[in-house]
Amino acid sequence: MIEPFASLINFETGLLERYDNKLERKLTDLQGMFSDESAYKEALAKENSVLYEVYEKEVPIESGQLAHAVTILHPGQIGDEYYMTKGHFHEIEDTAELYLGIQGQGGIIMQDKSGKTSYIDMKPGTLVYVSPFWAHRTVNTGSDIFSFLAIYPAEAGHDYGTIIEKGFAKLVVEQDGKPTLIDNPNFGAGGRG
Ligand code: S6P
Ligand code: ZN
Repeated sequence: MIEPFASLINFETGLLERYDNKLERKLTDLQGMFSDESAYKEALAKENSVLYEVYEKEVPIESGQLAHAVTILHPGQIGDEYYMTKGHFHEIEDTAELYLGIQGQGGIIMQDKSGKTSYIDMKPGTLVYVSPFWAHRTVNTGSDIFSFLAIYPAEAGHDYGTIIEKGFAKLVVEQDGKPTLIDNPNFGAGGRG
């Protein structure tokens, strides 16, 4: 049993205050995931930049508990592709998740096991229902931080392996100054994207 508690999302800064754990993902953590390999190498030669940070409250990892975390995705691109999260299925595949946009402009790409995708633009207030069995990855399509809250069953877990192996069927890239979805030429064939 845990006692009721509150944390605080600062809507001015997009940050979660009074978090328990912080996770940082850098360019090297997304090796092989961006489509443009030479743009990736060029960016990495300059700096192993932080792409995103995840701030989470700790709850027991057991059935019935709700985990929740705020992700701060930094603005930037590798080639035409926006900075993004690794993306994952849940290890317990039939667990859903709620995403709430807090700060900035972004989007979420979701994909089921057959490769069918769904893309939803996110801004402050956008509430996305990520269905059970659908992988999910967020992208920052703006020029400032993109921050969102995720709420999910604490036991859901992360399956990154399937995405590392197959990638997402669509890439979110900037074309004519706008976020655009294009087919991932490497989908299913050993990753990238
Ligand atoms: C957890 C939830 C988020 C992500 C976070 C980072 O189920 O979907 O908290 O973990 O946005 O993304 P990723 O794909 O690196 O875990
Ligand atoms: Zn998730």
